[in-house]
Amino acid sequence: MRTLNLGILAHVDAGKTTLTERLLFAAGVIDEVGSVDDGSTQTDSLALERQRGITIKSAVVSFAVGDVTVNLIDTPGHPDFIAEVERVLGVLDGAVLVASAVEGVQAQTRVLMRTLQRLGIPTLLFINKIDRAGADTERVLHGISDRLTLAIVPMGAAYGQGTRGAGFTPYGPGDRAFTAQLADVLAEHDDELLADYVHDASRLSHGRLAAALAAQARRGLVHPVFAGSAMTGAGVDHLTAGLTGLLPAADRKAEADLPVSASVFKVERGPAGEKIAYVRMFSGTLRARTRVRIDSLGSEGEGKVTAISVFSSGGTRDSQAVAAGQIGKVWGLPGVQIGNALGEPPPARAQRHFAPPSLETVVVPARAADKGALHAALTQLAEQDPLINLRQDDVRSELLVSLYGEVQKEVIQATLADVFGLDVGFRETTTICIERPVGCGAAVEFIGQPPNPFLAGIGLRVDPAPPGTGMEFGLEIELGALPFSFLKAVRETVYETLRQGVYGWQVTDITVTMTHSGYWPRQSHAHAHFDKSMSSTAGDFRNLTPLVLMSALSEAGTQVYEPIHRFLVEIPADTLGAVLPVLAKLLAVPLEQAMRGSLSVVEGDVPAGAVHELQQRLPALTRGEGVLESAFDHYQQVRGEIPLRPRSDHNPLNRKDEIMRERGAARRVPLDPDVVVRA
Ligand SMILES: Nc1nc2c(ncn2[C@@H]2O[C@H](COP(=O)(O)OP(=O)(O)OP(=O)(O)O)[C@@H](O)[C@H]2O)c(=O)[nH]1
Ligand SMILES: [Mg+2]
Repeated sequence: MRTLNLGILAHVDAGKTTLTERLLFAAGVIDEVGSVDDGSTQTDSLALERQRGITIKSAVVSFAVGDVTVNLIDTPGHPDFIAEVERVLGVLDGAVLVASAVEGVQAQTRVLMRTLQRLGIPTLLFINKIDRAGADTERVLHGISDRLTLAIVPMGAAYGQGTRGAGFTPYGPGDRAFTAQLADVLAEHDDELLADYVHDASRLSHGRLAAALAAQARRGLVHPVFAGSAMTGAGVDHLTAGLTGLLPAADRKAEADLPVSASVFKVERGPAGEKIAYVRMFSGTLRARTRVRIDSLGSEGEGKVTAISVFSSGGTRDSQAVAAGQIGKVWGLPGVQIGNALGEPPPARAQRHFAPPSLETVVVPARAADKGALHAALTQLAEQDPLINLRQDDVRSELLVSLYGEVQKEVIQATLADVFGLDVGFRETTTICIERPVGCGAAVEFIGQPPNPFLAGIGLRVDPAPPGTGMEFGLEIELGALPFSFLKAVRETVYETLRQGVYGWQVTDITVTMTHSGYWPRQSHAHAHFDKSMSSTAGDFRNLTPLVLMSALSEAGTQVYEPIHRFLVEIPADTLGAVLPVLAKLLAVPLEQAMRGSLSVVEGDVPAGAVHELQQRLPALTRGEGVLESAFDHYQQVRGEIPLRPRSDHNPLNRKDEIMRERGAARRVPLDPDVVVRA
């Protein structure tokens, strides 16, 4: 049996959930096609999803096509829930990217395609909704070539577009234009094919081209394009055949005997509050009632699997084991988190593929007495969505969460009410900026040299790193010069400290190098026992690191960057005069302007913090006809007044003298001639 772990991805409302229903129906798993509009689909199973008619959480369903078990993951398209997409990207063998035949390539379509290509995930495209008025697959194909990729092969043509009778006819061996296009696109990545194409095109039989297409599509080099209607079922059989013929479904029996390696991509709570981990097995076989190593980026634990279920024919069934290639639900690992590895680390670890949330807000319980319950509830939500990054502001004792947008905020509010019975409100949403170092900076505190009251010597240098690289910690001291536990304390504290830079924002795209180190080993005068006043502890390193790092960072200087979205508004042409001044007021910068029939289309950059206001003001300015799309695009340096993070008095340098004094009084540093000082 082969398996294919397949993601369905698209801009919001393109028809992913409806297509999922259709695929399940075509595979004979369900007798009736459910409808998003009636709240009766398999994958939009949360009450909130059914009420709102949008997908909020990724959901897995399984069906068989011939000898292939397809584990399909239906993802949300709304940009506020992009984190759900991010978490599944690492477990996919292939994807179907859906675009609407009416709306065509949209903001999120581009973001998703870019990411799928960067990760080399084999992807088929499906142009959906050919039955809807205004459907035009040719226009969408042009849009795909223009804005997504040239490496596409349309697999057939739509007929009767815009009517209930719309359908899809696949091209065959007799279609010379199709064969010519295949040769054209495939020769790009196949030198032998290219040579024959140039010298003797007659050698390129349709059979050979079809085999080359499958091979290249399975490697993610070209993208076959299908069209149809998830609503009427047109074209869905051809897409289904493409799933098994053009994506890398594999038999992984041989890998089932290797050591266990799996990744956790989703965590949920069962009816009794028990933790359930969704795992994708990369190799080995995980069995019920056995112990497994849990690796969470450096720290390790272990857990005993109590039960397993696997996805099968639309539902799940209990199983004794889950093996290489499969997706399963695993019980019995209370400490497990999203992104953890089970057993050996899998080839590609959970990574950042999309921009982090760019907004934040304070969650306020309606009743002050609910504060503890709110903290517990948000902790559970953060377990399912770590990117909300729940944190407590110690200065004001408030709970903060990070957000992608206002819809996510509403969903958090509704979930707290429905699931936890908690009534909450929010403070105003603010933008999360980032800080990047401008130049190099260095600082050092030697051990035993006043005023350094800590039994630790630390030197750190900071250097700017290219955008997108995040944070890196390197060593210019000899390996072994510092005991590992002290080194670990420094490294962890460096990462922790960089969460709030000079202006209070997360510092990123930075390399921190440890240039000096010194410690006093375990020692005592007369007695052979550990004397804390004379021997370095990890605590000394943890306390000193922020002071040294912030000094280095202040010397380097930092610049603050704010998140910028790429927006597109489509509005009746006669309302352009009313919309442009509002764009200007919101500091949006139009970059392109065009006419599409009676509509004006404006594309440009807008600060992330202004997107919501633009969304709210557009209907009144455009008689309710304006459409806004936006997606994070880049960070831009803030000019003018530098925004300090609200509620932040984080910088330990502001209290340096005080910290040094307090510490010095608490411990008289003995000056011992036998000290070990390494620099
Ligand atoms: N006419 C027509 N309508 C469709 C088709 N596919 C989906 N729809 C409708 O489009 C709307 C959105 O469909 P969904 O399946 O929820 O889209 P989605 O991509 O899952 O949306 P999100 O998960 O919220 O991003 C619903 O009203 C569907 O009934 C289609 O092929 N033709
Ligand atoms: Mg959906």
